[in-house]
Amino acid sequence: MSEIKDIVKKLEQILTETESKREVEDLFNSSRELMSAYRCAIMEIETKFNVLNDYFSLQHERNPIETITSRLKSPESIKEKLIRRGYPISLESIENNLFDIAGVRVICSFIDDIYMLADCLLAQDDITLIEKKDYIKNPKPNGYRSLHLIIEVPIFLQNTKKKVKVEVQLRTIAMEFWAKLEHRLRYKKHLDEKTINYTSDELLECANLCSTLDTKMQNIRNIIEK
Ligand code: 0O2
Repeated sequence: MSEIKDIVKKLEQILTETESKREVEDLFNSSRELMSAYRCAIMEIETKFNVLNDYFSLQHERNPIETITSRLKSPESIKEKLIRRGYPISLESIENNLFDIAGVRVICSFIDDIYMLADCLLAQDDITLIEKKDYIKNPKPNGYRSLHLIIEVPIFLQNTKKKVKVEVQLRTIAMEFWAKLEHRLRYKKHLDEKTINYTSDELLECANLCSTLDTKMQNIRNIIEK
């Protein structure tokens, strides 16, 4: 009897999960226009960074950017964040409350390049800075380092102009190396306390090693360029 109850409960849970997933997918299908706006904003920002990279390559014979990647937040991730933050699940809510639907990640060669590129981007008169989180000067307790900018960029459509928010993450190759592996290993995973304690210390040590590497590389460049 209790087994049947368990099965019914499980089925109810699966149905609820499937329904809420469908709810978000439906929302997404009816939000093609909004998602297209985010994609266009990503293209605008990528272009701005590519232009800067090209300029520095011509004028100063160096490329401050190693790679640029971008992503649109997945429906599951959008739903999870809305629920976690207690926001309603609607298009309006997504637009007003979540600022990282469109994400651009810029991997730089040196720490100085991160701040130089951020300054160049923010100096452009069509860019508005909404929020800045400097996890390089103030790393997260786990060792995570990156410069996060939430910016607004206009995109021009047939007869209208729309301002769209984009999250830009700027980090060095070493910061990216750490973040990529840490993400794969344990970011947002539910691990037991013992494993968390041990791996946290180890990962923090790795983050500090990466930071030392960045500082050393920066110093070498400063000496060479003097
Ligand atoms: P993805 O797949 O990279 O998009 P949030 O965590 O989003 O609820 P908040 O305040 O909106 O909180 O964002 P925050 O802390 O400024 O930065 C969130 C993003 O930064 C994450 O996006 C990661 O990309 C990156 N990030 C932040 N902290 C860590 C960390 O400790 N380790 C790693 N590897 N990445 C981190 P998403 O949406 O979680 O993931």
